[in-house]
Formats: sequence, structure tokens, C-alpha cells
Amino acid sequence: MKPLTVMAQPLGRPSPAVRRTLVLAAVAALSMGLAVAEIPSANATADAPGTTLGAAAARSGRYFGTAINASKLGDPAYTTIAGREFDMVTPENEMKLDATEPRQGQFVFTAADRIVDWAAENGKRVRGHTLVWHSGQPQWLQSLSGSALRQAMVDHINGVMGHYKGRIYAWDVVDEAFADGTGGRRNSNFQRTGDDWIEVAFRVARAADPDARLCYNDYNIENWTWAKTQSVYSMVMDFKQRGVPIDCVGFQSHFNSGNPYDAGFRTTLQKFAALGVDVQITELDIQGAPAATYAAVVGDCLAVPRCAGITVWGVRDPDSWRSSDTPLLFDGNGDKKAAYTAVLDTLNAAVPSPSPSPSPSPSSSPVQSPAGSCAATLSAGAKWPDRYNLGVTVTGSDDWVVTMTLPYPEKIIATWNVSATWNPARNVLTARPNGHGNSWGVTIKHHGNRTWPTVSCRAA
Ligand code: 9MR
Repeated sequence: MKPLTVMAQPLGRPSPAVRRTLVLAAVAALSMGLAVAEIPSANATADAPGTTLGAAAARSGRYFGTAINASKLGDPAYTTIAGREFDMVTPENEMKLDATEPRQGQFVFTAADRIVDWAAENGKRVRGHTLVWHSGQPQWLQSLSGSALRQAMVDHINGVMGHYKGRIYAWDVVDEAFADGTGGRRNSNFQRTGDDWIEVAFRVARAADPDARLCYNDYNIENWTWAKTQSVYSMVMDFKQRGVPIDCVGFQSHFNSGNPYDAGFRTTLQKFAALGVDVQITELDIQGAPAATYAAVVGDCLAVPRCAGITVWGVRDPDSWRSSDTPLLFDGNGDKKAAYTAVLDTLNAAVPSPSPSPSPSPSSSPVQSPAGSCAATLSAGAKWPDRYNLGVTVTGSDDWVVTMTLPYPEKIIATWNVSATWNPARNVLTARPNGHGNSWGVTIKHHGNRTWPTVSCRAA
């Protein structure tokens, strides 16, 4: 969780003093190894086009990420582009089973830590990839079966997620569990422990880090008509119906002649989102990097409110696992390709909804959440095109804890008269009194959704 700044006055445009405080808060959060992506955004105006992929995606509340390879973090050409352009990173290989648990029960996080630390130092969030996968298994794991393998899976999830608890935005809990073609389950050692291995993995993951979003991630599930897509869709629907904890589906999106981009991708994203999960494009690369196809993929994400963001699978073409396909946004010289410009322009063309749902009137429907011996009441404050203020009044106690949960993709970018921490992974603010009484407030960047947060109060 990251500390939010405390301000004496409600915000208009942030004053220089407030901006300084925001920067200080950002530095404080950085020193704690926490992501600070939202805090500097208080300085941005809603209508200014982003000049980097991350900034352009943030205009609509999304992220733009890249796979990062720890061995390249010493290359300034690499880190200059990665640091400038992206606000989410995925370790390309460093969190895989063979990297993190090369011998049973002996965890190694050296390389993955380098990436997570680099991300924190540079204000970026991290997608964890991947906890359970049929591939990239160390020898000891490959030799296990039955209950011993099942227990090893549970122990692995707990070991890795425990190490990174609170630092990961989303985990690919299970990767590539379905077979190509038929859409049945892939025949793997994990699958042979029983059909329920996937849901067990998700339940263990939820308990291990309740603040991380939990994703199922796969390739060749972008085309809505494919059997594999339908199988994953059925699994996610079943999980949602039975309460198996799943928050997101990752569409790897390695597009090439064998798995060409198809305009039905948007339908796929919409259908999955309608199940009540976020959708994420997690490993995007496109053979030959055609600008129009990149723009189409980005447009598909922008068309789906629950498409949280896009990650490309590498920085420059030579960094790609398919380098001969030149599938990425930067060439070997680090120069921006035509696809880069197409992606940036498409992101910048996304404008937050011009007619968002109206806020409820504070007089007709105050939001009150009594719990214990206090209640928190919200009231409308100033409004701007990109953000709005809410006042909060606590009654019933002078020593309270208020929890405020924002609907995605709204973000709290400032507070006043209160001591608060902001958990970006869950979109939750936790507030306590700071000696300024029981009336305080927040500034919310709405990203097109002006639905008020829910609040609850408990006496401390
Ligand atoms: O890009 C990754 C490559 O460097 C590795 O050698 C390979 C095997 O671990 O994995 C590649 O990344 C894969 C990702 O983890 C899962 N989806 C498919 C990706 C491309 O193969």
C-alpha cells in the first residue's frame, strides 16, 4: 500500500505546493518499493495527448506494459526505452517455475527481484508471470505426480506469492492449461493430478496475496470461433458461478500467420468481460508489426471498459523471442517503428466518456455505510472535466477507519485532512483521522466513470 499525501485544502488544479507534496509522496512511496503510477498523474490534464505509451494509455485509465528481461537491465539503451515508455512490466522468464524453485523448497528470487525492484524504482507496476505452467518446469517437479505434485504446486504458489506479497498488480496463476485445436485440457503433469488443479491454484493464490488480481493466461484464445477460446470461456463462467476466485483473463496475443489477428478479437474481449473479469492483452507481438493491426488490437482493448491494459512481449525487435519476425514497436536501433506511432495515436484518440453517469445528489441519496459505531457520508464537491472531489463526514466516533472502494477505472489522486493509504491493486483507500477532525475529502480521477465509491466505517 502506498501513502497518500495529506493536504490542507481541497484541490483545484494542484498548486505548486501541492505538486511538491505529490512528488514527495511519490518519492516516499518509491523508497518503500511501491508503485506510484497514479500520483504524478495529478499533474496531467485530461486532454493532453500522451507522449509515451504509458501516458497515452493512462488517459483512459489503462496501462501499457512490456516484458522485461533481467539480463538486459544493465543496457542503458534498453532501460531508457523501457523506463520512458511503459508503466507495467512482466518478467519474461524470471518468475517461472524453473527460475524461482530450481530445487524443491529452495526459492531463488535474484533475477525476478531485479525486475521488481527496477519497476518500483521507476514507478511501474508488475504483472507476475507465471505460477503454474506445463512448461519451464525444473527436473524435480517433472518427476512428481499425484498428491506430491499437487502439494508441490500449492507450496510453490505460496512461496512465490508470499515473497512478492503486496508488490504484484496481477498474477498469471495458471498459464496455457488448454490444448490447441480441440479445446480440451492440455495433457500435462498438473492436469493428471485431477481436473480441479486449476481452481485449487486460484484458491491458494487468493489466500497467498488477497491484493493481487488473479489471471488465467493463454494463447490462441483471441479468436472467438476457436474451440480453445470457447473452452476457456466455459471455465471462467464456471469459476464465476461457483465463486472460484478469478479476476482476469490474459490474452497473450502472439499474432502471426498461424494465429492471425481477426477482428472478432473485440467480441472475445467483450464476451469474457461480460463474465465479470478484467481482460488484459498480456504478450502482444505481431509478425512484421503491421501498424494497422497494432492499431486494431489497441482499438479492441479501448472498446472494452474492462480491458485493463496491454503488454507487448519485449522492447525492441532483437529482444523478442521471435526476433526474426520483427514483431515489436522499436527496432534494433531503439527507433520507434510505424506501429509505435499507430499505437500511440490510437491510445490518444481514446477520450474518457463525455457523458458519464451522473453522480447521485448528496441531499437525495447520501452514501452511508454504518458499521460498528460510526458512519461515513459522502457529499459532492468541485468537478473538473477529468476529476471530481468528494467530501467525507464521519459521525459516531472520533477514532475511525474508513474504507473507500472505487469502481474501476477511477483512481484517488489526492486527499485532504486525513491520513490515508492507497492500495492500487484493489482500488481501495484506507483513511484514518490525522488531527483535522472528522470532515475530509478526496479527489478522484474518473477516467470516464463517475460512479461514486462505496464507503464503510469502523471505530478504531
Ligand atoms: O519469451 C519467452 C522466452 O524467452 C522463453 O525462452 C520461453 C520459454 O520459457 O518463454 C517465452 O515466453 C512465453 C511466455 O512465458 C508464455 N507464453 C508464450 C511466450 C512465448 O513463448
